[in-house]
Amino acid sequence: MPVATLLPFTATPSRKSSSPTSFRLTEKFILLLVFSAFITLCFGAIFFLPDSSKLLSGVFFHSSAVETNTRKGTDSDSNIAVGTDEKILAKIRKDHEKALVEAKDTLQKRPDEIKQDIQNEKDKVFKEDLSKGGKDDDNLPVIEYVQPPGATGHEPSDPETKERREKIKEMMKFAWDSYKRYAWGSNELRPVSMQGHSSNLFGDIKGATIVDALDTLYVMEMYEDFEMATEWVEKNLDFNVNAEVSVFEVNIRFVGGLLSAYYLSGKEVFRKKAIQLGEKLLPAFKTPTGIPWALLNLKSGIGRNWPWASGGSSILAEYGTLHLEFMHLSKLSGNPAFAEKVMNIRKVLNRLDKPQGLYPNYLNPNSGQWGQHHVSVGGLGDSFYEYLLKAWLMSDKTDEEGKKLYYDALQAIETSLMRKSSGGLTYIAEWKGGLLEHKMGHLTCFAGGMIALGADGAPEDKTGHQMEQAAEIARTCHESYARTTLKLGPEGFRFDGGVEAIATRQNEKYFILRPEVIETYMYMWRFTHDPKYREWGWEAVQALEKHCRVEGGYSGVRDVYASSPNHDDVQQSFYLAETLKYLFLLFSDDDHLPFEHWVFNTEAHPLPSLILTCSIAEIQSK
Ligand code: DMJ
Repeated sequence: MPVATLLPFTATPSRKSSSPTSFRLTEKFILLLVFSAFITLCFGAIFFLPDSSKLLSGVFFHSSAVETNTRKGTDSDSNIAVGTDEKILAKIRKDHEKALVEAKDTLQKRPDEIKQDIQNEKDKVFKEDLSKGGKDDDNLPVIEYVQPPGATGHEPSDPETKERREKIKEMMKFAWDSYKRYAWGSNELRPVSMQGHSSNLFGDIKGATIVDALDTLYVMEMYEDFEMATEWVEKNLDFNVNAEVSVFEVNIRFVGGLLSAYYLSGKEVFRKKAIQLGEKLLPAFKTPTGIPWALLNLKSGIGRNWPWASGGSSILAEYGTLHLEFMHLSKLSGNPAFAEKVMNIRKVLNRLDKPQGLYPNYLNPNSGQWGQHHVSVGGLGDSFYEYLLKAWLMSDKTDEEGKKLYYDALQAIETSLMRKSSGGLTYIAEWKGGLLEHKMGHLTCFAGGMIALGADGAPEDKTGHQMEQAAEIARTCHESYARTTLKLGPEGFRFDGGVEAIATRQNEKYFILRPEVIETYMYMWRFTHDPKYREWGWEAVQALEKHCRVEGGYSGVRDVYASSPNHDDVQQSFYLAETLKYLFLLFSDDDHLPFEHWVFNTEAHPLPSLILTCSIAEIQSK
């Protein structure tokens, strides 16, 4: 049938107004009247139908009960069906009213309240997800422990390497036995006066050396000592102290040490203690921006910053070196708060302008603004950069933001801070308000290892270039040792006033058993297998034995340019955690704590790669 015949009232384009089929004005008027009467009838039907909300309910609150019931309706049970229908309709009406009340409530809430509700819901899901395996007596999720690959090692086949590795173990044994004998339970050992030593960095928390050394004992297979240390942790490690601690130091040494001990041994006590301590640290984040305080009273939860820090600022290397440990704490506790706190730090940093792409060392936690424009890859800045890279590596390379932040920061460091001396030594200078200070710290020497570790993922074919930079920094740092009398590196060395890689100020000439140079040798050895790195490491061992080993342990020295050592009488806990562990790994095969599976925190505590239950993006969105 032609379409035109179905549309008698419609004028087709082919029709002219004068044609015989066209309507007169009166006909048109009548047709219009009929048509409007029809429309009115239709509207009337809609308005006068009984309880239209029931129809809507059927669409928006689709219920299988309704379907079941309507299918059941027969004449014989019509009475029952009517009763059931009423119940269902009542339920639908109730649900509908509830949904309307909820929607009204939500509309009355402030945006931050709505955000908080969403966050609570997400936290609930996160926790439910983690506790699928159930909860233990401490209300922690039950986690099936599986030892990550490479937790234990084996003897190297090359006799000289094997012998050197054994020597490092003997050094560890001496350092540990001395601590046991003279300072058991104290934070550190005074090896000359042969007694305990406590730094105020740890408040009244005790046993820094025990916790810092746990994983080294395990890695060196000193299992009896590991058991003894475990027992001490079980019985004596107590965080219920009314004292102020450094959030950063307690995190990297205690939380990091406990986490590593857990991942290496699977002993639950370490997981529990790490989480307990992590919870104690959370009040440090109660600042207007969420940038944590440097110091925290563990009992009162009151925090503050170092009095010397520019305008009450928090320190980049301190608040920026919590990420790895806190991500693990969320994973092991089922509490997303830890991860959220450190992700928020990134958010705050992302909002700020960076002078020449650099991150100043000082940030005010109240205003969220930079303090003094002082930039350093050494003290006050160092491990912030390290943790950007390691956050990406530890996340199984899913934390793309961490990756980008790291490589962008490294580019800015290369452009604005990295320089070559006239004698050809590459160094990383410091930056103060736009002016370069041609000084490098012993602490900055870790950067050789960091750059080597990140070189593989470097964008724009820069892998080779970054490996060269790493090798050059390793060489410079080796020079800083080689140019001293004691063959140990000074705390700071300069490239001005006619010197290169030499300390010129008396207060920069000391050596406190720091690990950074040896750390870089270890990374460079693993990536290049150039024997010089093992040789350089061995030179350091000889110098340590000759000048730092005393009757009661190992001590730092006050002047590395003096003809004989003047001891400072402190055996730092990081000597056992880092210096001796990195030396041991330098003389071990690469499959012991392999980089594919382990990431070292800034205190050399190995943490396994972390497969997160929820994505980094999810945590960030909170
Ligand atoms: C260690 O506690 C850590 O490596 C930290 O990041 C900086 N320095 C000391 C050791 O020198």
